[in-house]
Amino acid sequence: MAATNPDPTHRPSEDKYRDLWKWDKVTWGCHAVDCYPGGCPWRVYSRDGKIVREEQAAIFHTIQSGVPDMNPMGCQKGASWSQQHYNEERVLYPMKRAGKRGEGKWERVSWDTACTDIADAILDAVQEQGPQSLYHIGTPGEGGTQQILWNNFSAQLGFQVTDLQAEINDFSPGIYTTFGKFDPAPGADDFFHCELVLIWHANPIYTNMTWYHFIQEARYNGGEVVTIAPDFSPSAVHADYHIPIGIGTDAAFANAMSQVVIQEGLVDVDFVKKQTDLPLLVRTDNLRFLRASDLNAGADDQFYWIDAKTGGIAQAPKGTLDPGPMDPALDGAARVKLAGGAEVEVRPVFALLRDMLNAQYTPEKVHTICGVHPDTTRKLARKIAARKTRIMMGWNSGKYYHGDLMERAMMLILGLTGNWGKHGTGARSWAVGLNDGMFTVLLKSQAGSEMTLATRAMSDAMVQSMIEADPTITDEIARYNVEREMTKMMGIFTPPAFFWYHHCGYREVWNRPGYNDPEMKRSFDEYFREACEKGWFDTIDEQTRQAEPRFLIEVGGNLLRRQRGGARMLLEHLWPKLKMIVSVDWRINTTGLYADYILPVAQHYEKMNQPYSSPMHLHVLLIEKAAEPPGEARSEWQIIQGIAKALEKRAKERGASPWLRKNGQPVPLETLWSWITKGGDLADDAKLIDEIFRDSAILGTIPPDTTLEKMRQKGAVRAVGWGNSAMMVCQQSPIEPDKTHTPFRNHIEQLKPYPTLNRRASFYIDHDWYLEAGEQLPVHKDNPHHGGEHPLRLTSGHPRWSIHSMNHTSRVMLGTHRGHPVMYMNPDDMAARGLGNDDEARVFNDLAEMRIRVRWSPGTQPGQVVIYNGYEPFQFKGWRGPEVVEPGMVKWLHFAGGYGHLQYRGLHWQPIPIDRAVHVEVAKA
Ligand SMILES: Nc1nc2c(c(=O)[nH]1)N[C@H]1C(S)=C(S)[C@@H](COP(=O)(O)OP(=O)(O)OC[C@H]3O[C@@H](n4cnc5c(=O)[nH]c(N)nc54)[C@H](O)[C@@H]3O)O[C@H]1N2
Ligand SMILES: Nc1nc2c(c(=O)[nH]1)N[C@H]1C(S)=C(S)[C@@H](COP(=O)(O)OP(=O)(O)OC[C@H]3O[C@@H](n4cnc5c(=O)[nH]c(N)nc54)[C@H](O)[C@@H]3O)O[C@H]1N2
Ligand SMILES: [Mo]
Repeated sequence: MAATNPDPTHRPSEDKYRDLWKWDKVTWGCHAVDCYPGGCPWRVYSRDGKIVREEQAAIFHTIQSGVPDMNPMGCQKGASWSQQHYNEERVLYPMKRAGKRGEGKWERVSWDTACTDIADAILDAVQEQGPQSLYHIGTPGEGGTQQILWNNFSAQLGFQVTDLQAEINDFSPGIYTTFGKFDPAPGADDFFHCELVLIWHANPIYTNMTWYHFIQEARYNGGEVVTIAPDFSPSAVHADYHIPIGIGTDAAFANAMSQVVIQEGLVDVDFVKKQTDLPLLVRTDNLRFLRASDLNAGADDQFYWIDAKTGGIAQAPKGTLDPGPMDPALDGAARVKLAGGAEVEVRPVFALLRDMLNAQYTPEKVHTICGVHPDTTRKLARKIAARKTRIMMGWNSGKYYHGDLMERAMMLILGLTGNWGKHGTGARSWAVGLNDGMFTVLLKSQAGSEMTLATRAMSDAMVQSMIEADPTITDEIARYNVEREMTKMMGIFTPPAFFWYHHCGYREVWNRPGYNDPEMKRSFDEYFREACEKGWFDTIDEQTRQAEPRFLIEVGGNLLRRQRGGARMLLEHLWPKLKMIVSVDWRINTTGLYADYILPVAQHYEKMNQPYSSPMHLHVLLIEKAAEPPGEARSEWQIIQGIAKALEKRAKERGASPWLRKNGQPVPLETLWSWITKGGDLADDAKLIDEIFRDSAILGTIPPDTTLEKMRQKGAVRAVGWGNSAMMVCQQSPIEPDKTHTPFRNHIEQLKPYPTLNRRASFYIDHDWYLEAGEQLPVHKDNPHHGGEHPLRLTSGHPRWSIHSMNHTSRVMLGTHRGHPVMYMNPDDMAARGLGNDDEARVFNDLAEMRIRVRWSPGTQPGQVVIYNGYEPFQFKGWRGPEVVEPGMVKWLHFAGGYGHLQYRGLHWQPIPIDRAVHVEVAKA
């Protein structure tokens, strides 16, 4: 007789599964990485001191009635993040190189040894070459607030902290040229209000998984979605229309639409007159704006228009966009007598633009450039003019050599049709900084609210005095100036172009005529020298030349992968000069493989932290420490403190004297630890994060009573104000508790001027170099043949399966695709080269060769090959990924300066590396 089961429904195998889901602790989590905008709230479940899993936390409230909410945010990388906490990749102990660089031999050392060695290497470098030989490679905060603090620590030590914007190149140079700021960041939910979304130079279905749904939901609201891309990209799959455009021909296409809008009388005339520089007068003799200085009537930055009411020329107001009683003319011409007596003809920019568009950019002419049928061009242009249109662009265009021209032309079609500053319109780039306290905590000399208020009062006073000195400048412009001064004072950010030029071998590549715009009138070096001589980038060139790099540290970055040119350039030119290379990471990435030291860092659920806070979701979040990190891994903040203490000790033992930081102050070597931790008050991670929340509350970006304790209950709070940071101030819109966010409303609703040379959206740039280049207006230029004369062009995009390189070796993610790097290629191009699906191919050009398997892809345009960015070079033969075939060009015009908004400011205007549409050939391996 069989024994009877006391519970007939009990199945023991189920217990095993039930057991998997048990936990004894729940904490708030998020991934503090640059997947922009990030900020997905998660619940993290732990048991017996180990993290077991995570789950999306749908805690965001409905903001605007009738608009879908943001819940739940998160992607497949986030949902499997905990598996990367305990996998084989984790570095558990400080590791010191034992063999040759890149040989893979490591020795486990104590934290004490590691910190002492690093301190000694820093002191050696300063002794031998000076502080200019110390490099901290700026990275975008893969590690959130914890990581960003390190930039500041290095700056305080007088390091050259390279500007992360140029390191990564998520700049939008054409948005910047137009508006004097690159970073309008509409709320994700504001996409619901769009009547027309143009997915243009972006692939949000891969790269914005957490909020892409709003683009689809806009269709439920009557909107339409159009993708414009050379490939039938994944985002095209769910669009209403796909426009297969020729690679890098977007400026021509945009201009053709502008031509249609003007020719068919669809221009939003009132908008154009108030918001843009199109009514301003240009001298036809030298193509420069007519300036008050030409007439001996005032400043070099006072401009003119024709007042249609009187027919005479008049000064355009600088302190407002309101024309007052005047009616600026968009057409016509006038003759003016210059101070010297000569008479010249002047015409509005609009008239010059219209003539240019009619001569060169009719839909029929552009058809031969970009392959888009004129009917399609006309149809889309009319739609844009009739609807609330937003360009959902990302950071693909800025990675093209002529990306600035493409973006300027894209802004032009928006401008002509009155499409920004209203819900559901405009363009999009990135901005972060709602946790304003993060910046203050760096600036103040002691913990507590008193210093926070004092720091704020100081910057407010600076803003105030600037506005008093020149009442035509806005608070926004003043904030930029203050931030420029403050970051200079703190020594934060050096544009890395000078480092690449002098120390990383790029001078030779950048001077190759065939790789640059063939219309360049002088050699690259001539322009470079002129920029340095004119001081357009201060003394950065001189400082960079002063010393050879000796010490390099990267915290949460993968230089040898990220750098355009990668190992080809850096291992050859930079590495031999460096005496010590330190990688601070939770795993050994390709850069780590070639480093001298790996410092193991706590993973994302193992430290108190804050991720990015972006206007796209308008929330500030908490990341709690759910469990102790395995082995001896530590948070960044604790590692910084270890190095600070070691530096204090070794400096004393060696009798090293303090060196000067960028601001001329000596490094407080004797009291370093106390100095950075505010006398030890903020030494603990939780104390530090609490202080940042409190400061953000005092500064008015989050609700006034916010503390760490309160955040532990809520997980996230919605922002209530923009605070002081220029990237937030530049949104120029109110934050309303019950409305989605759309930037630039103040420019429209209050007619507040823009931070550009002429205080208007600027489609005409009369900088000498721009005139010389024929780029005063947004024109189309063909992509230069960087890489050499080879028939295929290698484009890219960000990968579905990883954030850059950091999830590419996650077992879970590897199981969701072929498990090895692939290149997408058109079947005809494959057949012509005898390549079958999954065959190994050689990809090569003038510079280098790499190997990759080919994926059969009818959606890829003939002549195009696509390798999504981010694979680890160590996933390829010889550890050479696609970055080795990239020349790493910069466009010479980005060295231009001394012109209103065309001047360097941290994270803004500067030379940025190009990697899209590199010329290559492919052959069967
Ligand atoms: N050719 C080409 N190059 C590109 C791009 C391209 O499209 N094409 N894209 C560019 C862009 S847009 C970007 S944003 C950059 C990104 O470039 P990187 O920021 O260098 O990105 P990753 O390669 O992911 O390297 C980040 C490293 O940070 C580590 N990390 C993650 N979390 C933490 C943490 O909490 N603390 C610490 N200390 N480390 C952590 C990860 O393990 C990983 O090794 O790449 C740029 N480079
Ligand atoms: N899953 C995932 N998400 C991410 C990241 C990630 O690594 N993984 N990284 C984050 C970061 S840091 C960034 S910068 C963003 C980047 O993400 P996005 O801003 O979306 O930019 P890309 O992925 O570079 O967009 C590439 C798309 O541009 C199109 N394209 C290529 N050439 C041309 C051209 O000549 N003309 C036009 N019109 N289109 C062209 C192609 O269709 C391609 O799919 O993604 C963020 N999100
Ligand atoms: Mo990026």
